Amino acid sequence: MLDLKGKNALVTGIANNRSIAWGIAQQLHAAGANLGITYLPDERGKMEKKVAELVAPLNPSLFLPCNVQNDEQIQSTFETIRQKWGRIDILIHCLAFANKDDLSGDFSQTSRSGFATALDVSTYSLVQLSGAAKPLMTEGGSIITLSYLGAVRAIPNYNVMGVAKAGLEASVRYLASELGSQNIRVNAISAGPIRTLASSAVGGILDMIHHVEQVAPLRRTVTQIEVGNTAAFLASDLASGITGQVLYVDAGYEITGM
Ligand code: 0WE
Repeated sequence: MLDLKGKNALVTGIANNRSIAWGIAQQLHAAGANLGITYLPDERGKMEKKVAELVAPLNPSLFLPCNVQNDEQIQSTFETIRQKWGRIDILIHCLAFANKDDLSGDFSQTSRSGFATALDVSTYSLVQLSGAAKPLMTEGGSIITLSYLGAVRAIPNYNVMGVAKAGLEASVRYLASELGSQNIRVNAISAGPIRTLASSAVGGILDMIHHVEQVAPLRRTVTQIEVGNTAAFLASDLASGITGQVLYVDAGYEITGM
């Protein structure tokens, strides 16, 4: 049923074994996809080594540096895809960054440069990667990004990232609208809070997780693998009628209120 054999999938955003992108990569691999993995390069090559060791069991046929703030790296990533694969079917966008001091305190004090950084890395990167993938998605495709409830609710301390995710969800709709005629679907998964490298750097994440465990319909949080399974579904032909959507994978938390 869920079959991704013969499909070429580029996965961005793996930093370690807690990354949501890692859960997605594993489930795309389990469904038979051919993987390309990108990582954020650093001067000492530490991230390259770490991510390479992690993803080795998934036998990626491409492993490339891609800092989305660097236009040449994006160009060269998709030039390599063109040469080695000829075509791409699935693009997984799991990238976000805001300065740590913009993820606490007063939102009204966000600096111009902090606002620009958050929206550049977390929002514009989806537009840019989609634009680069478009000419290579010659047999249709599926583009999937990761969002969070802070896009549509004011969640304490999420601040500028909430604005970035609101822009991301709007970008999903505009991209879906543009790319639909090429049979490229664009969707977001809005995941509930999960302990990852990014979220663990945030004060109070454990309290948020504890809260979700108390009040979410399923009385628990979700796992990276559950997000990965949803991504595999959205990437597959089983989801051929779904585009422009934000799908909540959050143990039902989003529907609750009192
Ligand atoms: O989107 C995210 C994480 C976004 C994020 C996290 C960091 C921490 C370290 C972006 N940039 C940075 N920059 C850093 O320097 N989440 C959905 C996880 C998250 O982040 C929060 C949350 C939750 C949940 C920030 C504040 C409040 C809740």
